Amino acid sequence: MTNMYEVRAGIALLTLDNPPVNALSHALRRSLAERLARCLADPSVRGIMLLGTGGRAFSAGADISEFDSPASQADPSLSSLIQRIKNSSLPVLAAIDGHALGGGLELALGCHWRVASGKSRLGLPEIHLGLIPGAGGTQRLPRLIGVKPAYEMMLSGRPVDAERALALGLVDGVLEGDFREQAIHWFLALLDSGRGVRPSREQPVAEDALPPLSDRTSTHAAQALRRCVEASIHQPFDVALQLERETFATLEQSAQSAALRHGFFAERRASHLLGLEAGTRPLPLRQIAVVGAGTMGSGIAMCFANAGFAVSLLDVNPDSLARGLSTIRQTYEDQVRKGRLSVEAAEGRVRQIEPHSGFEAIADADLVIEAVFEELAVKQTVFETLDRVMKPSALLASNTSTLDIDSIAGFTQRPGQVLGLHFFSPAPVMRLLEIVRGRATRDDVLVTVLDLAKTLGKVGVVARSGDGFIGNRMWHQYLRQASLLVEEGASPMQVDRALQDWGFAMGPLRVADLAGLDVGYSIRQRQYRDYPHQRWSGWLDRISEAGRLGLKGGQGIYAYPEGSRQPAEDPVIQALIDEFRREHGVVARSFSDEEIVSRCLDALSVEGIRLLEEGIAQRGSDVDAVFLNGYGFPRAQGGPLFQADQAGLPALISRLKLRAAESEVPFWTPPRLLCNLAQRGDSLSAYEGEGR
Ligand code: T1G
Repeated sequence: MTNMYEVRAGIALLTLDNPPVNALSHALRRSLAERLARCLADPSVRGIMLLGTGGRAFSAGADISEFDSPASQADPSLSSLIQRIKNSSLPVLAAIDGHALGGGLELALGCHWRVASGKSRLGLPEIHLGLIPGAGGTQRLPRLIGVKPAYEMMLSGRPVDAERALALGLVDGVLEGDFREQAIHWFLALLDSGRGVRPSREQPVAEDALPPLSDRTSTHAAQALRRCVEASIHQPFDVALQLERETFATLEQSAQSAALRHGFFAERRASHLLGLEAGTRPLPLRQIAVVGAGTMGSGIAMCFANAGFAVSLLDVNPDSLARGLSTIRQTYEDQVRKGRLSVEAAEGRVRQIEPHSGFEAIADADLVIEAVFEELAVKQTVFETLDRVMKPSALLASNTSTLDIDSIAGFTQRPGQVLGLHFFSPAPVMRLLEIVRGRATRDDVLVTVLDLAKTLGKVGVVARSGDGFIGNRMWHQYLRQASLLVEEGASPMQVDRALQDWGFAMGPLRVADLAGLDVGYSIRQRQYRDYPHQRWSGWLDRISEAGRLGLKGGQGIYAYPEGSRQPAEDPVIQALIDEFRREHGVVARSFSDEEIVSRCLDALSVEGIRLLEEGIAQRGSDVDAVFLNGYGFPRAQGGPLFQADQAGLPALISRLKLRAAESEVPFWTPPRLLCNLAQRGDSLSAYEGEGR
């Protein structure tokens, strides 16, 4: 943190210098307050300019990592700092070059003037953290740009770019070129024209009826935001400001905000490799190739095109290649039709994907991702060919979701450059990317693809190779418990609804229908052999053996009348389940939704803990990042291990012991790691393994 204080032509330059994004930590707030006071006492100063360092952000807002500590309100609080700026006898300019988000934008709103560079993005994203703007944003923004645009910005949490900010009146100018110099000149011209301090508007804003909240958006924070924005219309400024402050404090203490903040950091912490040697640098990745133009291969190629890469898409089968390209074109055309993409952007992305049918054409790629048929023999042929054809420095990745990366690496002479890049379908949409390290995978290769994940807008999570890596391994235990609950008396719809009402995007049995019952069936046959002590319920197999494929076949666990995608309970399946129970002497019993949810969540937690014990997952928050971004786990619950922490580890141990007494000892036996953490009063979601 520098306490830089520089005066240029009467303009005091106060930098926000807290890398990487100038979060408004207590130290930075204190430094700004001290330098502000110095400016006001310096007769040579006629104007004060705040600007961020590092060229990435003006400020990304309050320091979220301070929230659970006294530092977040330690004097000067952000609100009091903003008050001092607003009351300054000298004009203050916020020179925004990069992100101005949350408290960073509120700081700028407290300034008398604002200018931005063309690359800047300004927003109040607090809603994504289960919060509302807590430093005057709900009162100042409506007064500056109007109630409706302000309310929409805060409710969506979406930032606006510099041009939109100018049009809204959020900034007074957009400057190009050497931003810092341009800002100084802009400010000097303003002062020379006789303008100076600009009183912020504190009169109630024009009456505007706010749009109603939809069910989907009506979270605690959204309702609180609405109350505060309505107060900006009907209440005096100071009364409404006090309401905002009290409302923010309540939300900050809420479990929902704690979970959302945990998810925020979990996704970013995952990008750091434990045990990494200092100084390990990422490798250059310029040319990308994808082998296999099926659903996954085409989707992966689109991920790269969307991120601005040129990408070769190779398929030795001309029909598959043609189908893949047609799918890609169709997908972009759909986005244009929905207004999500311009025609030019769509055409540009299609051009970035270069079709090929021979391996020689991709020999110079820096990274190649294989997405061919999920059979080890097929992978062997492909990786032996890649190893022979690709330049020596090329990285070879497999998109496999079930096969062992060490076996695949063994097909090559470069095991240190072989890894898994497990994309989730549909690849351009799902944020999760499991990065599977083989025993030989080099650290610099992992650092390279962790950076790549961020460039692709994905959440990269490192897993060691093992059956199902992190997500699918946990998912199988979750689905297994769902299958047993149905055998014991619950209906498929009750299991799904209980979990959806709890917050999952979709229940596990509906997901099984969506993924294709044949896919699950073949995985289970292998699991019966590999894990004979883990009992699945056989009614699921019977549905597949009856030839039902799930949604793609029009019927599965559920019926899908007239091609609808909405599942309907099917009496045929209920009869099949009843028959299965009769054959196995099962007397169906009723289940409460709470019991269903508790058992399925405990299955996720106990398997997640085992992944930590085995070193398959690096840290507890990585497990949460996987389930938040690849399996529809509700963000407001923070992830399987975070929610287990909130419910209490001793209570989890007691439940597991009860379950082990009633059914399968090995699966439900409380893992040693869980007992140790509970004994120490530590948490699962903060646990970190040894790394290497
Ligand atoms: N506080 C603390 N750390 C932060 C941070 C923040 N606000 N924002 C980012 N980081 C860390 C992040 O954890 C990562 O750490 C590094 O910076 C780079 O982040 C009163 C109360 C700005 C768009 O919600 O949206 O203000 O991994 O990987 O992809 O009303 O960061 O390097 O150790 O995301 O270039 C409101 C949150 C706060 C903005 C940059 N502000 N940040 O994206 O980098 S609440 C936000 C972001 C508030 C006031 C309220 C993004 C970004 P590490 P990154 P990026």
